[in-house]
Amino acid sequence: MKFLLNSTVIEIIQGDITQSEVACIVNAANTSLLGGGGVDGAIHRAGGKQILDECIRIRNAQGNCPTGEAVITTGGKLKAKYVIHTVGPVWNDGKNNEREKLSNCYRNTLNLAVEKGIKSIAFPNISTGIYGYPKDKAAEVALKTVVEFVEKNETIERIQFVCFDRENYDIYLGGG
Ligand code: AR6
Repeated sequence: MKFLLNSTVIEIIQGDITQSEVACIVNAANTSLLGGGGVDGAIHRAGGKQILDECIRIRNAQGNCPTGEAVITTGGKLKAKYVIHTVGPVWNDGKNNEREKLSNCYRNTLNLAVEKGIKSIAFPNISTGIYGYPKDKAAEVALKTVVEFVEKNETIERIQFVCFDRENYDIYLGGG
């Protein structure tokens, strides 16, 4: 599904984000930036060692990446030139500012993308796997934050939401 919001094309697709044909894909990382399972593992596997090398360099320079923040590396062997790594919140019954932290992930990632002149970007469904954020609630935060951003900022031409599982895809098609 595809629609136009101001001058930005928003695409909702089901698939594997490592195959996305965009300038930048987003990784649902952890604070160590050193890789893990889920989409993080898939991105590091597909993109190769260069991504991890840059993550290590960033971590050595500035320490762990706090929840809600974002850092950028090369895309290595991926089709995407860049990967932005952001750290989603672990779901804890919603009592730990999870909503704000998840919203920060999307907003900080988009701000960093604009700073780097990135025109197309693909997001996974951050926090909805290992970190246990309820999928419907996470989709609502993701869509709302991205829509608010696009309403104020027209520099990104294309934003994809890449849903790996059917459940997330259906939720996104329903508008979160
Ligand atoms: N393409 C797109 N989405 C994917 C892919 C893929 N190839 N693989 C999984 N997903 P998760 P989190 C979806 O667990 O919940 C890691 O160990 C998946 O179906 O990857 O933010 C990190 O290092 C789900 O909808 O990330 C952290 O420790 C979504 O990606 C921790 O997991 C996010 O699931 C982060 O947990």
